Amino acid sequence: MATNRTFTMLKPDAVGAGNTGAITKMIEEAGFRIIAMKKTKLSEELAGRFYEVHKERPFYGELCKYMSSGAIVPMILEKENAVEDFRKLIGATDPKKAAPGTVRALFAKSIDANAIHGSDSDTNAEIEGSFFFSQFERF
Ligand code: FUP
Repeated sequence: MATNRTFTMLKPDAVGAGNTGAITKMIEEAGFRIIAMKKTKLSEELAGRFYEVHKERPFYGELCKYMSSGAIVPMILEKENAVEDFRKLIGATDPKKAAPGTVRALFAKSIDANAIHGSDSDTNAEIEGSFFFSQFERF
């Protein structure tokens, strides 16, 4: 399993606000190479499957509604130490707690509309990347 790849997804608030380009630029300037990328939209059911690990959490229903409310931009990224470095680049889940200069500090609106997703482990990066992309869509 590749340990130098991670998965990200620009969320409906970021895409809807026209921040796709600005955030993608930050990602590339931080040294990540884009291996796969597309613009798409999740149904509530597909969002539910993507976030299945959170299904017992109180915010699960709202999260699935929110994540299917507009376009998203999923990507597979490559860089040494990708998962950890990317989590640093995006900042804490709650934008109020995100370090200055991180993607969420700059672009997130709230803890749920928080601009961007980043995988939390190599295993999840592989699972989440495969949710959106086949091996033939990766470069
Ligand atoms: P993160 O790994 O930073 O994306 O955060 P989590 O895995 O803890 O949460 C996944 C998503 O659930 C968040 F991006 C937004 C949503 N969430 C809420 O809506 N409310 C919360 O209290 C926590 C998370």
